[in-house]
Amino acid sequence: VIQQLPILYSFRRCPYAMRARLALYVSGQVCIHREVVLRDKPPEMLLISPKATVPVLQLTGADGQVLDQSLDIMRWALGQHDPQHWLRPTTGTAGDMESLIARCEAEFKYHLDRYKYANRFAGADPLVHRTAGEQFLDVLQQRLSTMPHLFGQNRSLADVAIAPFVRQFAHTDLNWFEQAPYPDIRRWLLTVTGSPMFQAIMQKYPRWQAGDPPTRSPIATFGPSLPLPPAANP
Ligand SMILES: N[C@@H](CCC(=O)N[C@@H](CS)C(=O)NCC(=O)O)C(=O)O
Repeated sequence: VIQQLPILYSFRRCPYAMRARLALYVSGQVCIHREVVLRDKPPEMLLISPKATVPVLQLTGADGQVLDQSLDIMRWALGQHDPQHWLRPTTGTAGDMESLIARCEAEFKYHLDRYKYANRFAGADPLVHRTAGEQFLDVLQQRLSTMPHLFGQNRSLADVAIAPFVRQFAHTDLNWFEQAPYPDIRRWLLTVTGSPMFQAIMQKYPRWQAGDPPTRSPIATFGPSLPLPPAANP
């Protein structure tokens, strides 16, 4: 019954919401999707999450627990079902993934905002911040020159948590990005953004308002689970 599904408040182009939707999708977790307009958020969302950022996931159950950090939503979904073993990288550890994701959140996101939206930050020079952001890209390029995904042979939590931000960085000036010294990042980014899964989670929804009939999030149409990878390297 649709009322028994978790409710996701989301905004299509938000990179945090994208990664949450990707994890929900791959885990096979269908939600009731409520598309939010950031300038005019629905009171129903603000009531359960006064910090007022998307994504927000309200779980079912008596307590209706609320997850309002995208990484918590990813970990919750994959904790339920992780058919592609995103939580179990084939190279490195879960802790290594967390560190790289944390660096994306802190350092890379800081420079991304000041590169992409320099006019919103007094005195920010976009090119200075593009160059600073490239320190993180260098790390990604280095890793991806030796393996197909950031943590080995298979896609992992880190790939999906980071790719939406690299996509934003790339799209800020696509001509620059296409000729920048990141051939393996371009290849890797396409494996995420060119995938059927990404197309599915980027489907458009009209803005949600109270009283609208419930809309379901997309249902994953994958084949069988990946074979279990070997245990992570010591
Ligand atoms: N730490 C949060 C950050 C989420 C976030 O900042 N989302 C942005 C949109 S990309 C937002 O909702 N900003 C509030 C606003 O623009 O009003 C998470 O990981 O979920």
